[in-house]
Amino acid sequence: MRPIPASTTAAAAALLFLNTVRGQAGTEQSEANLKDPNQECAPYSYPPVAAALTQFPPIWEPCAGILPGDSAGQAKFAAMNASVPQIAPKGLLGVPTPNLPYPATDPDCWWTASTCTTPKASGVKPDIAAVPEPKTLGYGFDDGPNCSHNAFYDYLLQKEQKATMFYIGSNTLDWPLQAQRAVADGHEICVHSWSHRSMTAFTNEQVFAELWYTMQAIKLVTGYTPTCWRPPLGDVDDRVRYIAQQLGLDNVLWKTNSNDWEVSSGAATPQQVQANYQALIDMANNGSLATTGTIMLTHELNNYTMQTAIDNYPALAQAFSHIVPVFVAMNKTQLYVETNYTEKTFSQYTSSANSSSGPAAGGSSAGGSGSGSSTSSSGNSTSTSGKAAGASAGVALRPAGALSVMVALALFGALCL
Ligand SMILES: *[C@@H]1O[C@H](CO)[C@@H](O)[C@H](O)[C@H]1NC(C)=O
Ligand SMILES: *[C@@H]1O[C@H](CO)[C@@H](O)[C@H](O)[C@H]1NC(C)=O
Ligand SMILES: *[C@@H]1O[C@H](CO)[C@@H](O)[C@H](O)[C@H]1NC(C)=O
Ligand SMILES: *[C@@H]1O[C@H](CO)[C@@H](O)[C@H](O)[C@H]1NC(C)=O
Ligand SMILES: *[C@@H]1O[C@H](CO)[C@@H](O)[C@H](O)[C@H]1NC(C)=O
Ligand SMILES: *[C@@H]1O[C@H](CO)[C@@H](O)[C@H](O)[C@H]1NC(C)=O
Ligand SMILES: *[C@@H]1O[C@H](CO)[C@@H](O)[C@H](O)[C@H]1NC(C)=O
Ligand SMILES: CC(=O)N[C@H]1CO[C@H](CO)[C@@H](O)[C@@H]1O
Ligand SMILES: [Zn+2]
Repeated sequence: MRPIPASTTAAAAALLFLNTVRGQAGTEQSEANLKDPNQECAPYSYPPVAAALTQFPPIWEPCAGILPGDSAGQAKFAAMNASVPQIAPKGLLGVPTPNLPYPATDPDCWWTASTCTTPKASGVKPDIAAVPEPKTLGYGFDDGPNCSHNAFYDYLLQKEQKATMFYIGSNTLDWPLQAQRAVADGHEICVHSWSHRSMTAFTNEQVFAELWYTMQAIKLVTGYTPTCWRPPLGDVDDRVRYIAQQLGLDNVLWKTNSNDWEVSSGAATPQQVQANYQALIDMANNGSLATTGTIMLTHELNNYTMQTAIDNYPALAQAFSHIVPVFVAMNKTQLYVETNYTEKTFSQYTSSANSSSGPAAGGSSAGGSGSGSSTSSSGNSTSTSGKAAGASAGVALRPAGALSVMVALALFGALCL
């Protein structure tokens, strides 16, 4: 993970400034209809986010702690801190300590050291690293919402395929209408931290803040509060697991890694990534998954990772008996804290997914704040409007000025992912 240059803050501030003076927000639907990635990624201002920014930490900065005026956050944290497992942070403000001495006995169930997923501290729930159903792929993507995700989400919609999207809080506030699209399309949304740093390298309070503010961000823009998360880089131990659990978040890891995210840095080649996808397909075909399913780490990070997911989808769909969102495979019907959304069970999803009778969506129409949608969703309700029909909502597109794009690139270029 690359360090974040100090210029990130300035770039983020500049982006926010531009947001307020340049772009106008459309709607979830108008954003979803854009086909040109440059237009998709032109910054815009979304009033509910603009009005709430003081209630959030600086976008893309590691969370230094709970904000002074956040009495709800302070109370929630105060109620749990005394019972958090006594494990020292493994670094400072999200940056791991290099060559940290750590016992081979793995006392903390530190995934980064050992890929441990069965906690050693008492009262801590095990990770979800695989789905239980045979020959079933728990399908999910990290690091979104990516502003340029329309081609990928269009493809999933066309295949009537839902997935679990692990959203970064900072991306969610940068691209709120893109986050709303996940709900509109019937995907599951989970938390992927605020700033995408190493979670074990935060203090208890900072771990709490990285999760808490991402939950609040997703609630603000979609109307729903997630009950699941995935640690960036898989970096979790029993201390971090416990804090997430106290926030009501189930921890999702993976069994196999596509390494798709490493191609942009040169740490992996496309050939290696394809071999990883092929190994997954082989496992489905050669009996390795006869009694259990699996989860592979894949990303909504950039054009390459999303296109590679598309290119491999037909072979995956052929090899696996079922490809389902993670919490469909877990039969977790109450996916969000709010009770007006019901996810499908495994049997409901697999008996209706991609049927000829229309969208299999369990998801509601967008519940984004300010959108006025009041349609409650149920696992077997029929979606009211196929997104593919895509009637324009008649909203002015925001300008895709070269300046906005440059500032956006400066910001994204500074990210560590
Ligand atoms: C939380 O607990 C840790 C030790 O378990 C302690 O170091 C820290 O000061 C506590 N934080 C707050 C805000 O009380
Ligand atoms: C199935 O394929 C996987 C991935 O290539 C391989 O690791 C595993 O050994 C194979 N198992 C069998 C039983 O052939
Ligand atoms: C989204 O994907 C585009 C490429 O399609 C990439 O240039 C951009 O950096 C990504 N943005 C984020 C926030 O990951
Ligand atoms: C990736 O970029 C190519 C070329 O611009 C485009 O045709 C394709 O649709 C993009 N794929 C995704 C998943 O965005
Ligand atoms: C989900 O429900 C199915 C029956 O529809 C059952 O076979 C499966 O064991 C359940 N899975 C979990 C994780 O509870
Ligand atoms: C679901 O309920 C929450 C409040 O609990 C509300 O904010 C949201 O708009 C509702 N969403 C839908 C789609 O009804
Ligand atoms: C549809 O939902 C209703 C109420 O939520 C439930 O009673 C019924 O069994 C569901 N039907 C199917 C086919 O899942
Ligand atoms: C996996 C699969 O069978 N996908 C199909 C879902 O339905 C659409 C048409 O509605 C097909 O194009 C996909 O191939
Ligand atoms: Zn990630």
